[in-house]
Amino acid sequence: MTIKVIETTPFSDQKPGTAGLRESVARFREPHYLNNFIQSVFDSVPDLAGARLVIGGDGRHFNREAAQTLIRMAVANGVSEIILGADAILSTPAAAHLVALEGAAGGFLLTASHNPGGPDGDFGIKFNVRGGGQASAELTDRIHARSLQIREYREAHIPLPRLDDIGLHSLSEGCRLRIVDPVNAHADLMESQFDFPAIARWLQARPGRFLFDAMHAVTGPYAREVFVRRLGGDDSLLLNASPREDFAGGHPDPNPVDAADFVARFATADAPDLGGASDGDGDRNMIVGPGRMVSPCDSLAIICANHDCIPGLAGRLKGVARSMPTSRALDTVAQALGIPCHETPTGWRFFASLLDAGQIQLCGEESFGTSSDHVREKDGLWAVLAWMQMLASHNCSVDELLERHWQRFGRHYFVRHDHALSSEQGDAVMAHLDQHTDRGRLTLGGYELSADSFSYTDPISGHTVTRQGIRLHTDTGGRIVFRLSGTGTQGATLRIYLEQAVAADADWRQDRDGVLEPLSRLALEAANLRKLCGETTPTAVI
Ligand code: VG1
Ligand code: CO
Repeated sequence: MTIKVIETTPFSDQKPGTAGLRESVARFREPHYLNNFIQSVFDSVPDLAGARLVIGGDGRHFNREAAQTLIRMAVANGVSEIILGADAILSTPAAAHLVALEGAAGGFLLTASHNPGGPDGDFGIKFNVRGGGQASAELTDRIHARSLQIREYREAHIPLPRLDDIGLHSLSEGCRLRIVDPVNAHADLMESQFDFPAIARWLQARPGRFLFDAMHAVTGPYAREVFVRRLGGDDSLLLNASPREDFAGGHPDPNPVDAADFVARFATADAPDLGGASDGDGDRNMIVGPGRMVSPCDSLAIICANHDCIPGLAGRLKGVARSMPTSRALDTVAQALGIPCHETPTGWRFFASLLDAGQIQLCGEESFGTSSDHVREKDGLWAVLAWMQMLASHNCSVDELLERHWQRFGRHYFVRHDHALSSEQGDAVMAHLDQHTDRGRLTLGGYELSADSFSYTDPISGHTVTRQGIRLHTDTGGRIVFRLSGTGTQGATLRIYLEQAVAADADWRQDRDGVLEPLSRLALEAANLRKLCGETTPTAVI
């Protein structure tokens, strides 16, 4: 085997964002671009040498080529065994699970999640550590620092087997490649977390009671194995279940804007009882019931309140967590259960240490991410199964579950408004908002407000991150959060999160947008959006 050491020069834009490095496919195709990043990871995580490594991706355009490059570089960097999902496919939760299951020292996940794919779309890569969790903020900082210094990378010049040839392959004297079925281990994991016979009875009781939309992304085969093969559902419950390299030109993000056609199927009188959808890499979920989409913030709180009917969680919930912009509906339930509720910065990487330390067993984000401690990533299929299990146990509808919840805990009306801006506009808006936090308290638009900039110290590692979003609290249970997205590849996306809490004995049957309208106006004023950006209409309301 020949190992080539190839000279290179650093790229200045390899700082991982909220969930790994994401750039256009064109950028990733530039000579040395992918190699530099991969080598920066190997240089920053020395215990990968002599260890086991997991590789898989969401199947988007460039996935296979990137996997081949990764395999050659892993061999050259002394990895002893590579576990690859067949055809280089693994959903994000399945990859995180394999890392833990196989005792691997880490895994590379090739995904840009819900970003569009195809030759003109985006690609992404992220590194997950031992146990399956995303690299911590400290580690991604080290990888970024290394990427700015890198001068050479290593690559083995060896023939590779076909990537769909399941079985053991020897790559060199010191390294073997194990190609595995990408679906089975994750489906087994799902079966271990839920009461499958009870869900099967619920599913089969009425034809057409459940629909799942895989959005032409990675979850198609996972959903077929679980909902059809193992739970006995009809094949017709699967929509868009054949994965495509470009997600059939769509934007594989399960939300009421990008999956509007799916949500529309629940507007008719004969709508299914439950709908679930997942994103490009299978970690997000959307829950839909007749006539409505369930807010991910409510979904998280409801799973928490009903965790006893989920076998994987029953009797073992010691704590929960939500990302800061996620509504405080979860806090209300945690308080009633007498367990702590942690508030972490946006991004799943901040949950990992709390999960590892056993401080939390359930966590989620407003961005359609929910999961338990069965895996160190969010898990779209898990969340959908959790809803099936709750409906089966309580023998009720989505509406009944929601209304009973609000009746008991009150409601947190919530919406996110995204604004597509230029990078300069994004910076100007955040700089303007910083002035409020300098003052701490202010009066604006008739409201008395407190303002702060969110910082977080990881209780396990002690590592602090600052400037994670700006928060305004009204004295009447309202909250507005502003932050810039860290997953986009062009310009800036300003995210404005609006939340209004109402008590259980108040009116929780109102129209969401009507309730949040005053906060929406206040947010535009606080950000000075008209003056700084001209346009004030959100690009997406989610
Ligand atoms: C977004 C979401 C965040 C999520 C991240 C990755 O980040 O807001 O909650 O963890 O995407 O999700 P940002 O920085 O663009 O707001 V995924 O499904 O891409 O792994
Ligand atoms: Co995703």
